[in-house]
Amino acid sequence: MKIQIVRDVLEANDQLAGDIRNIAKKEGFTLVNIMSSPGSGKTTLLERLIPALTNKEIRTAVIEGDITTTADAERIARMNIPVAQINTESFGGDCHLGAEVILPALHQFDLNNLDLIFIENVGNLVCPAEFDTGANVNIVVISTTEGEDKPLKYPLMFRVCQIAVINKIDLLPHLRFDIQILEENIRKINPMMKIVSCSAQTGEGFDQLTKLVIAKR
Ligand SMILES: Nc1nc2c(ncn2[C@@H]2O[C@H](COP(=O)(O)OP(=O)(O)OP(=O)(O)O)[C@@H](O)[C@H]2O)c(=O)[nH]1
Ligand SMILES: [Mg+2]
Repeated sequence: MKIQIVRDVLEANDQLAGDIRNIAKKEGFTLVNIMSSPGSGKTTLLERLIPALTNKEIRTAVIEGDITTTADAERIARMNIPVAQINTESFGGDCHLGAEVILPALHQFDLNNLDLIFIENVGNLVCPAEFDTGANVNIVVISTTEGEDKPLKYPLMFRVCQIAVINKIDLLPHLRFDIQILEENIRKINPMMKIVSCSAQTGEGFDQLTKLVIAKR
């Protein structure tokens, strides 16, 4: 009985996710879902990526997901782009964003005038991977302080993503961390993954990341 309920929830989510992809196609925008553990650098990465996209006349908006607070949405709003905040605390403190909350958030935007809409998912390397948000592209951010073994321990996240961003490479001189081993582990789980290394603090690697994101449009 319990298994049946879980299946129903996932089926309902998948249906809505399909509806979202139809809306994206009709309105002509690409939905990009960014996922990671808490603190890997999702918001900092958006703070660098969005101005680079704006410079190329790509119109962006962000859906911010957090259990509580509007801190990240406030950081994004400083870039003068549309932002919608979802706080999951009011409906149980979900550790992920499902398609049912993405759909009403999308309707807050003037979809016709947007090219790329980012979702910053709730910081969590497990639950967000289980729920299709309706995104066209899934990106996982993993930072150099998290250890090389994470793709092996949290494989679903690395299976559902097309791009892996290895962030905080500016810290490499201070860490006992082998970036090559991390890349090998990512490819063990997902041989097709596009991997880009960067530092959202220094900007290193962002030319490549910007190109990758634009190529997914
Ligand atoms: N050294 C270094 N610090 C970084 C980098 N990117 C982000 N940080 C720092 O890491 C911390 C967390 O960054 P956020 O961008 O808030 O991380 P997040 O993934 O959005 O966090 P949640 O939304 O809470 O899950 C902040 O103190 C950032 O300044 C980086 O490339 N290098
Ligand atoms: Mg954040």
